[in-house]
Amino acid sequence: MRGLVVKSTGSSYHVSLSSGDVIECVVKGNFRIRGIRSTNPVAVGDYVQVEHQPDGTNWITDIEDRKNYIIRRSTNLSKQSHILAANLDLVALVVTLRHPTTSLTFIDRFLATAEAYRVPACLVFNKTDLLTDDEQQELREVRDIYERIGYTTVALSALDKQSVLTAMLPLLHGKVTLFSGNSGVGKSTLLNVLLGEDRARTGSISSAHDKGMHTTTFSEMYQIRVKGEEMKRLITQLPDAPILNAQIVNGQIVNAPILNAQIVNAQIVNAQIVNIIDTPGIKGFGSLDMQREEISHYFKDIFAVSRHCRFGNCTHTGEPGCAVVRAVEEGSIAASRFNSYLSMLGDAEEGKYR
Ligand SMILES: Nc1nc2c(ncn2[C@@H]2O[C@H](COP(=O)(O)OP(=O)(O)OP(=O)(O)O)[C@@H](O)[C@H]2O)c(=O)[nH]1
Ligand SMILES: [Mg+2]
Ligand SMILES: [Zn+2]
Repeated sequence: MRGLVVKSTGSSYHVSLSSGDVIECVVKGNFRIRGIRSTNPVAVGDYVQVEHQPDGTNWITDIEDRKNYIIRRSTNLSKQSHILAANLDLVALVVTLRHPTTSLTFIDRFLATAEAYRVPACLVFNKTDLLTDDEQQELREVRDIYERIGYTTVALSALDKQSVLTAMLPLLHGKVTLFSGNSGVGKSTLLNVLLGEDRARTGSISSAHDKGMHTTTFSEMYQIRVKGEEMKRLITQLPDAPILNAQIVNGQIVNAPILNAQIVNAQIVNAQIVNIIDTPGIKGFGSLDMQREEISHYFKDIFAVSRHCRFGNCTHTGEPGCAVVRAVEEGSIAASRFNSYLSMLGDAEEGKYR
């Protein structure tokens, strides 16, 4: 039987079958995945083969090739990595300007790593209800940095449920999305709003440190069925949403490549499935085998300008005729982005990515 791994507890895996049943499975034997020294052979998001045993246990006997995967930076020195999730369509980095504070360097490192893994990324700025007027202005400026590079950003408050549905469902429907970000930014809270029920455990922020308490400890995939009616309502409410690639002709919605829906009498009959993987708060992703020369490729804004540098192998660290440094001086590349690039370059020199 084929199944989708929706939860990993360390010793066993929860696998969702096409029947809708979720069964507990163990890994049979020792998997060696090509080229990855990983503490977990099977990850949430993996498609696997499951065999039911006479003694009642279920074995995972095979794992399908992954289209991509994301690794968590290992904290131990063994250089073993931990696969956070596989087969992702999108990573949503949940960030808060305050409570807790998310640094721009953290955002940039995350985005660069997502580029390296070839997973599209977007930014979800949560807890806007806690921002002062000045901080709201700061939020607009920060969003502008990333929107200009081409990243989708949304700003919302998990306390305002409608804003969450309106801003996030168009981004998430039909996709497998990984929620990531520092502990305490509200990943599980947002998930619960989208689920319409409190299924994921949430925790409070430590008042002493203004930081999360690492409430979520394992990755888990949640499947949400968005009813066609809800989608239709969103379509008519959101003139500028990406969903509006759909055209409404004679009361019928046609040409809806993003929705991928069947349309019958102007009704979308297929419920749109939203898959969200809630993950433990992270400090950073592991970026295996990132070469020094490669790093600038993962900063989309820097990469775009770098073809105007005088030298093809310019590292933008003081070479003559560097178009990147010029762009930073002129303000078309944000100074914060350039600083993040330099800090990752510094890490590469120390050998952190080898
Ligand atoms: N004021 C406000 N509080 C929020 C918002 N979103 C989440 N919170 C609160 O922030 C705290 C942490 O939320 P969680 O959802 O547990 O955070 P998390 O990102 O899942 O954290 P980890 O599981 O530790 O990685 C909880 O007390 C939430 O109620 C928001 O938009 N506004
Ligand atoms: Mg959580
Ligand atoms: Zn340069």
